Amino acid sequence: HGDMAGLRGALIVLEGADRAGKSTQARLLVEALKERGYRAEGLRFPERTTEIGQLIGSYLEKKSDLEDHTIHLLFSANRWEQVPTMKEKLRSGITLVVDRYAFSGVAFTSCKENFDLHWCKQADVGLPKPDLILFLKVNPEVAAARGGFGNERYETNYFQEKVLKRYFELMEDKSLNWKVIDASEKMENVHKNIKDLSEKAIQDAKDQPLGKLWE
Ligand code: FDM
Ligand code: MG
Repeated sequence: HGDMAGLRGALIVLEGADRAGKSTQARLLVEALKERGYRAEGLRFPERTTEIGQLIGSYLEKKSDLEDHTIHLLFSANRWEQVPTMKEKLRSGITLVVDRYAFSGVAFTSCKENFDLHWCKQADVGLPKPDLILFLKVNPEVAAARGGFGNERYETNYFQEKVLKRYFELMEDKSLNWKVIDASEKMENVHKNIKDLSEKAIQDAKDQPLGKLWE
């Protein structure tokens, strides 16, 4: 599949609330794609291992405080620092499965006081545009049954409910290929759904140029 000369990989993003199963589904998707002969790799944002990522990690673990604009821009910088590698991989035919992207960035920061959606999007304008954005939608009872919140910043019902509303605003942008997945179903069903949509996205993207987000 993807290793044919001149054919690029697809950029596939998973978004959704806490405990929607994003990380699990991202891992299952990469495995399934590889099994089917595609080249695929996973990545996640924030990527906590870089220098910028360590600042973000410490902020999320509440070991440090950062001014709200500053942390927003660090999250964005943490994406930009991966862009050269991402483009290189996509160009060489590798499909990237990304656990959270700019949509998390905008959805979370814009819930803070005195931040609007427009400002929040600017730092991420021009990032590689996802060919497919899978929004994992889980009903609150199912999410609650999967366990409680952790102790990181933002992990409260109050904040997460506001974040969800922002995601739905972002999904109204029809220039992006959003697909809402019912993530309350059992893992295997969710996986099959995601795999089918992803294979289609890979086929559709392979001879299309990579776009730029929000441009
Ligand atoms: N988050 C994530 C942001 O606030 N902005 C961003 O740009 C990104 C990518 O960080 F609460 C938030 C979302 C979540 C936390 O948690 C990261 P996970 O569990 O590592 O995804
Ligand atoms: Mg988390």
